[in-house]
Formats: sequence, structure tokens, C-alpha cells
Amino acid sequence: MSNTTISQQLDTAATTATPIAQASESVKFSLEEAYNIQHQLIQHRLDRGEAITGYKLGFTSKAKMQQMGVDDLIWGVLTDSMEIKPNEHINLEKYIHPRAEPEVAFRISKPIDCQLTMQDLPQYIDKMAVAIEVIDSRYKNFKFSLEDVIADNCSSIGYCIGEWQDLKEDITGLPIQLKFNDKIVQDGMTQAILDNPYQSVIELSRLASDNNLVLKPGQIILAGAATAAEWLKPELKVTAALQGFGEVGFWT
Ligand code: OOG
Ligand code: MG
Repeated sequence: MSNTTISQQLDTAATTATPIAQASESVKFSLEEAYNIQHQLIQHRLDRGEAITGYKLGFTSKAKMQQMGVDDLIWGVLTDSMEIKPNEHINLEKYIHPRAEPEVAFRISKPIDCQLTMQDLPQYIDKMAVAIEVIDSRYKNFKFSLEDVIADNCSSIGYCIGEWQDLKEDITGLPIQLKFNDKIVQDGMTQAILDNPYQSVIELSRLASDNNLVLKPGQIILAGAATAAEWLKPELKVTAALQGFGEVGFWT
């Protein structure tokens, strides 16, 4: 099976909400090839008129690595079709087996074209917010290898961003929660994300500059979930809360 076939199958799986077998079960491919497939997959979205709105980091916390049985940081692309507006009602039929996770989002304010240091960050990002990511692996049973999930654009399908707030110098030590109908279903701390969620921006700047990619002002960065993800089901009010940054939510 060629990389083009894999990206085509993943795209069809996403657009028809029909799961497929893990790509790595029929052909072995490298991490580099996996990102090539992801690239082709995004091109299908761009060809349909979608626009890139940002990037996401995955497996930046131990909770996520343990839940999914993988052990390295990954990155994927977000597009405008994935945006869920705060308080929107989403139709679960669009998805295969969606899960939600509480996240921290950053907004880029100046083109990022080199690897940043912690000191650089306030010049390149201007705001942060509490967010919810909806993930929906295109693979049956939500099971994959690292290469599989990278090819599948890191399970990306939806994101919901709270009100943008000014950055704070220290964003470690903040409780972050996911709630279903106001009941806490996942409870974490921001430092679970690479010891400091700002580190996700640094990692993304490294990955982007290694790939000659310039991140643009206005684009968003999802730092990765601090906790494991929870299955979505009908008739839920899904909320994420981040201490000092408020709450955001949507309905299923
Ligand atoms: C892959 C995406 C991981 C995160 O925040 O760690 C991710 C998955 O769990 O399906 O988005
Ligand atoms: Mg995530």
C-alpha cells in the first residue's frame, strides 16, 4: 500500500466517519513517512477549501502516553473546519468514536521561524486560553502505533477555545479539569504538560523550524492534554476549566 493510498483511506474514513484497520498492519512505514502521509492528508482538506488555523502537540503528558500506549511527542495540523464555537451543539454522528480532553491553547502574535527559548516566548505569543480538544482516531478501536497516529494527523477532529487571556509568567501548578454535566471526569495540573505548557510552544518551534515551516500570527497552538481523554456520549455539557483562565464548553 502506498503512502498516497493510506492518506486517501484516512481522509475517506474521516469524511464518512467509518473506521479503518491500522495502516501499519498492512505496511511498515517510518516516522518520516508518517509525517509525509499526514502532509498529504492535510492537502486533501486544503483542496476542499479548508484553511490551517494552527497546530497541536500530542503526548506531552504521561497520562496521555499511558492511556494510548505510546511514548513520544507528536504534532499535527488544525484547520478551520475543526473549530467548535463555545456553547455550540455538536452532532456526534459526524465522528467515529470521539473523545474529549482538557487543553491549554496559545495564540501566535509574530511569525515563528526559528527555535524559541523560554525568554523569547512573550514576543511570539500574546494570549492563552483554556481549551477542549476532540480527538477521533480513524483507526478501529482507537488503537494505533506512533506512526499510525502521526499519519492520521494525530487523531485531530475538533477544538474549542475559551476567551483569550493575557499570558502569565508562571503557568505551572494550575488545576485543569474536564467536566461532563458539571461533574469532574478528568482532573489534572498544568505542569503535567512537559513540566510547563510553555515548553510545548518551544517544542513546536523546534519541529517547525526543522521542517522549514513558518508559524503565522493568529494561528493557535494546542499544548497537549494534561489528563487522559474521555469518551463523548449524547446529551452532555462538556466543559474544561483552567484555574485563573475560566471555562469553555460545548454540548453534544
Ligand atoms: C492522539 C492525540 C494526542 C494529546 O493531547 O496528547 C493528543 C490520541 O490520543 O489519539 O491530542
Ligand atoms: Mg490533544
